[in-house]
Amino acid sequence: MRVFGRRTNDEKKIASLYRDLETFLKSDDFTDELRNELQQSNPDYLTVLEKRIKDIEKVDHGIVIAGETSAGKSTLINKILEKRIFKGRNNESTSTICKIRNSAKTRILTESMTGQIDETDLTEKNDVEKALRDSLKKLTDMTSSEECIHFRSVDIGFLIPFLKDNTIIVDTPGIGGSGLVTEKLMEYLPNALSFIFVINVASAGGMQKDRLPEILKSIIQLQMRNEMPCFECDNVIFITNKWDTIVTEYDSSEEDEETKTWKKLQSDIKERWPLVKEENIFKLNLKDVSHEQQNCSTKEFKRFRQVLELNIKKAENIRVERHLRD
Ligand SMILES: Nc1nc2c(ncn2[C@@H]2O[C@H](COP(=O)(O)OP(=O)(O)OP(=O)(O)O)[C@@H](O)[C@H]2O)c(=O)[nH]1
Ligand SMILES: [Mg+2]
Repeated sequence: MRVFGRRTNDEKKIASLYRDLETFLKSDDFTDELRNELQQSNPDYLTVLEKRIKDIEKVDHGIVIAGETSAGKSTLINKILEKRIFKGRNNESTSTICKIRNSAKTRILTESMTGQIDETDLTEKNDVEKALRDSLKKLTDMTSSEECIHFRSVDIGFLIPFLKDNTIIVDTPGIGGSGLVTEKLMEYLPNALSFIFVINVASAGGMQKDRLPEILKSIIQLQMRNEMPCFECDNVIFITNKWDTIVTEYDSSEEDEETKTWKKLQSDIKERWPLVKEENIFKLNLKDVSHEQQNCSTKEFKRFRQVLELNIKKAENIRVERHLRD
């Protein structure tokens, strides 16, 4: 996959150190005797080194938003950016991976399945938000265009001061959508530094379907194979959304539906992602988040925003720190 960010100087230095080490380990200067000794203390040292190289060469520091179709992922990104760049739809809508990054220029780059790159420059447009929304509708919304499914990724750049250099927010197609879009998400997984799962509580309590646990399992497997060495499991965030759709019938003798669902959801999440921090499970209605109006959802969203900014700060240097530490 082509990437449009840049690696930092420190990342480049580490990558070149690894390359030098690899050349030495493969050279005749590294005798069989030394080779055997190293193999004993560090089994498969060349494979481990190759995985390290592959990891430091990843340019994206991706904060990946994932979840079932229609859970509210694109809505969440609109709220984070305080811009309505994605149109909300009830049907499976996002068709491709959308990377959103800070850039002085307002532009959209698309990469087709065959690797062709195209750029749309929107910098001169008067209403940038509308220009982005209209272009993205054509490019990523599968309810409006047949073509969009053929993109491998869409890279969106505009002024987002809180996003640092290579840290990007990644909108993903819904899990449980058509086969091809799930494949795109799985292919991107190893690039993720942190995850935000959006769960639709109306969809049979949110965690009943097998898809989300499937992704969580894939992350664990990638980690075990050492393909995501910089991923921090306890930074994973869960946003439970659409509480407004849960109907509560008041009956003093029983717990109401909302409380029951909340308890069940918390325990389901903990069961599938045991490292989750309780304070990283958020409960809100994304559609009610507003800057003009104070309500529970807005309050909860502000709390989420603080955790997110902390994660972004951590993501900035995490690859360099991890590679130098271990
Ligand atoms: N009732 C209710 N609807 C919401 C809420 N948040 C978002 N929605 C609606 O849910 C629908 C789907 O939202 P999206 O943000 O497009 O969902 P998505 O996860 O990006 O969906 P895909 O891209 O298809 O995977 C839209 O019509 C939103 O307006 C909420 O808190 N309550
Ligand atoms: Mg979407």
